[in-house]
Amino acid sequence: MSRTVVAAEPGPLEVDLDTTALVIIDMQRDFLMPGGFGESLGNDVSLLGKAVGPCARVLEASRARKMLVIHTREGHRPDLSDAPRAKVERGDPSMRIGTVGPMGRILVRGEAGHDIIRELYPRDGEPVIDKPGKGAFYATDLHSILQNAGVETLIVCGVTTEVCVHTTVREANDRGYRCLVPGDCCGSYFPEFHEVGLRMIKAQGGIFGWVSDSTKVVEAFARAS
Ligand code: TIU
Repeated sequence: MSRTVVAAEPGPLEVDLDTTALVIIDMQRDFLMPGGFGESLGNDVSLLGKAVGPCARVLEASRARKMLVIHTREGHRPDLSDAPRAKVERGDPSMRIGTVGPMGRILVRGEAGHDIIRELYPRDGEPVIDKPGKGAFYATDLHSILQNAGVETLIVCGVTTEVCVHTTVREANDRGYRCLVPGDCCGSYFPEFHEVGLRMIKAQGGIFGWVSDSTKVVEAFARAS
Protein backbone atom coordinates (compact mmCIF):
# COMPACT_ATOMS: atom_id res chain seq x y z
CA MET A 1 0.00 0.00 0.00
CA SER A 2 1.22 3.44 -0.87
CA ARG A 3 -1.58 5.78 0.05
CA THR A 4 -1.78 9.49 -0.56
CA VAL A 5 -4.33 12.23 -1.01
CA VAL A 6 -4.37 14.32 -4.18
CA ALA A 7 -5.76 17.84 -3.95
CA ALA A 8 -8.47 17.82 -6.60
CA GLU A 9 -11.97 18.93 -7.48
CA PRO A 10 -14.73 18.30 -6.57
CA GLY A 11 -12.75 17.21 -3.49
CA PRO A 12 -9.54 15.54 -2.32
CA LEU A 13 -8.98 12.08 -3.76
CA GLU A 14 -7.39 9.35 -1.64
CA VAL A 15 -5.53 6.86 -3.81
CA ASP A 16 -3.27 3.86 -3.41
CA LEU A 17 -0.42 4.45 -5.84
CA ASP A 18 0.30 0.71 -5.93
CA THR A 19 -3.02 0.23 -7.75
CA THR A 20 -2.78 3.37 -9.88
CA ALA A 21 -1.66 3.63 -13.51
CA LEU A 22 -0.73 6.64 -15.62
CA VAL A 23 -2.42 6.60 -19.03
CA ILE A 24 -1.09 9.09 -21.58
CA ILE A 25 -3.48 9.55 -24.45
CA ASP A 26 -2.31 10.10 -28.04
CA MET A 27 0.65 12.43 -27.53
CA GLN A 28 1.53 11.77 -31.17
CA ARG A 29 3.11 13.96 -33.81
CA ASP A 30 -0.13 13.61 -35.77
CA PHE A 31 -1.92 15.72 -33.16
CA LEU A 32 0.86 17.98 -31.87
CA MET A 33 2.90 18.85 -34.95
CA PRO A 34 2.11 20.64 -38.21
CA GLY A 35 1.31 18.45 -41.21
CA GLY A 36 -0.51 15.70 -39.32
CA PHE A 37 -4.07 14.61 -38.64
CA GLY A 38 -4.87 17.45 -36.23
CA GLU A 39 -3.89 20.11 -38.71
CA SER A 40 -5.68 18.26 -41.52
CA LEU A 41 -8.90 18.84 -39.59
CA GLY A 42 -8.28 22.59 -39.68
CA ASN A 43 -6.80 22.98 -36.22
CA ASP A 44 -3.98 25.13 -34.82
CA VAL A 45 -1.79 22.36 -33.38
CA SER A 46 0.44 24.76 -31.42
CA LEU A 47 -2.33 24.99 -28.81
CA LEU A 48 -1.49 21.50 -27.56
CA GLY A 49 2.17 22.22 -26.83
CA LYS A 50 1.64 23.59 -23.36
CA ALA A 51 0.48 20.20 -22.07
CA VAL A 52 3.83 18.55 -22.88
CA GLY A 53 5.90 19.94 -19.96
CA PRO A 54 3.33 19.15 -17.23
CA CYS A 55 2.73 15.73 -18.77
CA ALA A 56 6.49 15.03 -18.77
CA ARG A 57 6.68 15.94 -15.07
CA VAL A 58 3.88 13.54 -14.12
CA LEU A 59 5.48 10.88 -16.34
CA GLU A 60 8.85 11.32 -14.63
CA ALA A 61 7.27 11.15 -11.15
CA SER A 62 5.28 8.06 -12.11
CA ARG A 63 8.36 6.31 -13.46
CA ALA A 64 10.26 7.20 -10.30
CA ARG A 65 7.51 5.45 -8.28
CA LYS A 66 7.63 2.46 -10.68
CA MET A 67 3.95 2.97 -11.45
CA LEU A 68 2.45 1.30 -14.49
CA VAL A 69 2.70 3.78 -17.38
CA ILE A 70 0.61 3.17 -20.49
CA HIS A 71 0.75 5.13 -23.71
CA THR A 72 -1.92 5.16 -26.41
CA ARG A 73 -1.81 6.04 -30.09
CA GLU A 74 -4.81 6.66 -32.32
CA GLY A 75 -4.32 5.24 -35.80
CA HIS A 76 -5.11 2.65 -38.39
CA ARG A 77 -3.69 -0.33 -40.24
CA PRO A 78 -1.87 0.58 -43.46
CA ASP A 79 -4.68 -0.98 -45.52
CA LEU A 80 -7.22 1.09 -43.53
CA SER A 81 -9.33 -2.02 -42.99
CA ASP A 82 -10.03 -0.89 -39.43
CA ALA A 83 -10.90 2.69 -40.41
CA PRO A 84 -14.63 3.27 -40.79
CA ARG A 85 -15.63 5.07 -43.97
CA ALA A 86 -17.56 7.53 -41.85
CA LYS A 87 -14.27 8.49 -40.19
CA VAL A 88 -12.12 8.52 -43.34
CA GLU A 89 -14.53 10.54 -45.46
CA ARG A 90 -14.17 13.71 -43.47
CA GLY A 91 -12.11 16.84 -43.95
CA ASP A 92 -10.15 18.02 -46.97
CA PRO A 93 -9.93 15.03 -49.38
CA SER A 94 -6.24 15.73 -50.07
CA MET A 95 -5.43 15.41 -46.35
CA ARG A 96 -7.60 12.53 -45.23
CA ILE A 97 -6.59 9.51 -43.13
CA GLY A 98 -4.19 7.43 -45.25
CA THR A 99 -3.08 10.23 -47.58
CA VAL A 100 0.61 11.14 -47.63
CA GLY A 101 1.63 14.22 -45.64
CA PRO A 102 4.99 15.60 -44.52
CA MET A 103 5.16 13.05 -41.68
CA GLY A 104 4.05 10.09 -43.79
CA ARG A 105 0.54 8.72 -44.25
CA ILE A 106 -1.87 10.52 -41.98
CA LEU A 107 -2.95 8.55 -38.88
CA VAL A 108 -1.48 5.29 -40.16
CA ARG A 109 0.48 2.95 -37.87
CA GLY A 110 4.19 2.79 -38.53
CA GLU A 111 4.38 6.29 -40.01
CA ALA A 112 6.44 9.05 -38.40
CA GLY A 113 3.35 11.14 -37.71
CA HIS A 114 1.68 8.30 -35.86
CA ASP A 115 4.48 7.95 -33.33
CA ILE A 116 4.69 9.57 -29.92
CA ILE A 117 6.57 12.86 -29.50
CA ARG A 118 10.18 12.59 -28.36
CA GLU A 119 9.60 14.34 -25.00
CA LEU A 120 7.14 11.67 -23.86
CA TYR A 121 8.53 8.68 -25.70
CA PRO A 122 7.67 5.31 -24.14
CA ARG A 123 10.41 3.38 -22.39
CA ASP A 124 10.97 -0.32 -22.88
CA GLY A 125 8.38 -2.26 -20.91
CA GLU A 126 5.73 0.48 -20.94
CA PRO A 127 2.68 -0.82 -22.83
CA VAL A 128 1.72 1.10 -25.96
CA ILE A 129 -1.93 0.66 -26.94
CA ASP A 130 -2.77 1.17 -30.60
CA LYS A 131 -6.39 2.20 -30.77
CA PRO A 132 -8.57 2.71 -33.83
CA GLY A 133 -11.11 4.93 -32.08
CA LYS A 134 -11.26 7.84 -29.72
CA GLY A 135 -11.66 5.78 -26.55
CA ALA A 136 -8.65 3.75 -25.40
CA PHE A 137 -10.81 0.80 -24.32
CA TYR A 138 -12.60 0.29 -27.64
CA ALA A 139 -11.08 -2.59 -29.65
CA THR A 140 -7.94 -2.75 -27.50
CA ASP A 141 -6.54 -4.90 -24.68
CA LEU A 142 -6.24 -1.96 -22.25
CA HIS A 143 -8.87 -3.29 -19.82
CA SER A 144 -7.15 -6.71 -19.64
CA ILE A 145 -3.77 -5.13 -19.02
CA LEU A 146 -5.19 -2.96 -16.22
CA GLN A 147 -7.17 -5.83 -14.66
CA ASN A 148 -4.20 -8.17 -14.73
CA ALA A 149 -2.09 -5.53 -13.02
CA GLY A 150 -4.74 -4.95 -10.31
CA VAL A 151 -5.26 -1.31 -11.29
CA GLU A 152 -8.18 0.61 -9.72
CA THR A 153 -7.28 4.25 -10.37
CA LEU A 154 -6.19 5.94 -13.58
CA ILE A 155 -4.37 9.23 -13.96
CA VAL A 156 -5.36 10.27 -17.47
CA CYS A 157 -3.31 12.84 -19.41
CA GLY A 158 -3.03 13.67 -23.10
CA VAL A 159 -4.89 15.08 -26.06
CA THR A 160 -7.41 16.17 -26.82
CA THR A 161 -9.28 16.97 -23.64
CA GLU A 162 -12.81 16.79 -25.00
CA VAL A 163 -12.23 14.04 -27.57
CA CYS A 164 -9.90 11.13 -26.74
CA VAL A 165 -9.26 12.00 -23.09
CA HIS A 166 -12.97 12.45 -22.41
CA THR A 167 -14.02 9.34 -24.32
CA THR A 168 -11.42 7.29 -22.46
CA VAL A 169 -12.44 8.66 -19.06
CA ARG A 170 -16.08 7.86 -19.80
CA GLU A 171 -15.20 4.34 -20.92
CA ALA A 172 -13.01 3.89 -17.82
CA ASN A 173 -15.84 4.95 -15.50
CA ASP A 174 -18.17 2.34 -16.89
CA ARG A 175 -15.47 -0.30 -16.37
CA GLY A 176 -15.07 0.63 -12.70
CA TYR A 177 -11.94 2.79 -12.67
CA ARG A 178 -11.53 5.89 -10.56
CA CYS A 179 -10.19 8.63 -12.90
CA LEU A 180 -8.01 11.58 -11.99
CA VAL A 181 -7.32 14.12 -14.73
CA PRO A 182 -4.53 16.67 -14.24
CA GLY A 183 -5.95 19.45 -16.41
CA ASP A 184 -2.65 21.08 -17.35
CA CYS A 185 -1.46 17.71 -18.73
CA CYS A 186 -4.29 17.79 -21.29
CA GLY A 187 -4.86 20.05 -24.26
CA SER A 188 -7.42 20.95 -26.87
CA TYR A 189 -7.52 22.86 -30.14
CA PHE A 190 -10.41 24.76 -28.52
CA PRO A 191 -9.51 26.41 -25.18
CA GLU A 192 -13.18 26.70 -24.25
CA PHE A 193 -13.76 22.98 -24.89
CA HIS A 194 -10.75 22.19 -22.68
CA GLU A 195 -12.20 24.24 -19.83
CA VAL A 196 -15.72 22.92 -20.21
CA GLY A 197 -14.43 19.38 -20.74
CA LEU A 198 -12.67 19.49 -17.38
CA ARG A 199 -15.73 21.02 -15.73
CA MET A 200 -17.89 18.23 -17.11
CA ILE A 201 -15.65 15.59 -15.52
CA LYS A 202 -15.81 17.09 -12.03
CA ALA A 203 -19.42 18.34 -12.08
CA GLN A 204 -22.21 16.63 -10.16
CA GLY A 205 -19.87 15.55 -7.38
CA GLY A 206 -17.35 14.13 -9.87
CA ILE A 207 -19.65 12.43 -12.35
CA PHE A 208 -16.70 11.10 -14.40
CA GLY A 209 -13.84 11.73 -12.00
CA TRP A 210 -11.56 14.22 -10.29
CA VAL A 211 -9.67 17.13 -11.84
CA SER A 212 -6.33 18.29 -10.50
CA ASP A 213 -3.03 19.52 -11.95
CA SER A 214 0.50 18.26 -12.44
CA THR A 215 1.94 20.09 -9.42
CA LYS A 216 -0.66 18.69 -7.05
CA VAL A 217 -0.23 15.17 -8.43
CA VAL A 218 3.56 15.27 -8.07
CA GLU A 219 3.23 16.73 -4.54
CA ALA A 220 0.86 13.93 -3.60
CA PHE A 221 3.32 11.33 -4.89
CA ALA A 222 6.02 12.87 -2.69
CA ARG A 223 3.75 12.57 0.39
CA ALA A 224 2.84 8.92 -0.24
CA SER A 225 3.33 6.67 2.76
N1 TIU B 1 -9.64 15.92 -33.31
C1 TIU B 1 -9.45 15.83 -32.01
O1 TIU B 1 -9.65 16.77 -31.23
N2 TIU B 1 -9.00 14.66 -31.48
C2 TIU B 1 -8.85 13.46 -32.13
O2 TIU B 1 -9.22 13.29 -33.28
N3 TIU B 1 -8.23 12.45 -31.43
C3 TIU B 1 -7.78 12.58 -30.12
O3 TIU B 1 -8.30 13.36 -29.32
N4 TIU B 1 -6.70 11.87 -29.79
